[in-house]
Amino acid sequence: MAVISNVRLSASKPSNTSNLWKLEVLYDASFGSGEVGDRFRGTFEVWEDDDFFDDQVTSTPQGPQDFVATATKMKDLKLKTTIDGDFLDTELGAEEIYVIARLKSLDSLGVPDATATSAVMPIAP
Ligand SMILES: [Ca+2]
Ligand SMILES: [Ca+2]
Repeated sequence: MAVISNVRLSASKPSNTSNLWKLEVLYDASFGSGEVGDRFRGTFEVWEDDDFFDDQVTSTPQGPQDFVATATKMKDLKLKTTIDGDFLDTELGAEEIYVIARLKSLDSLGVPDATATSAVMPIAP
């Protein structure tokens, strides 16, 4: 079964004239030898960290990226999306954003998705 590790989030606001934020996610994945040659879809969810209940910022899977597993270990797989800062701005003051990366097998039905969580990143949208 596929396993995700080392999820890294970076966020930037490329323009001063709009409040659009660019989120990039890098992750590593490992696959069973029987999964090499299978197709997978990487996506991620954006969350905001809170003391009690974290807020899920995105309702649809972000940055879908389909690929074929070419080795049992693949490094620095990349996902990206653009998101309006108004959605990221969930509370007074700065936000604490993290992502959950998800890997779905497109060839094996019924296999649970692999997921892994990034560190929390403070941003001020
Ligand atoms: Ca928070
Ligand atoms: Ca805020």
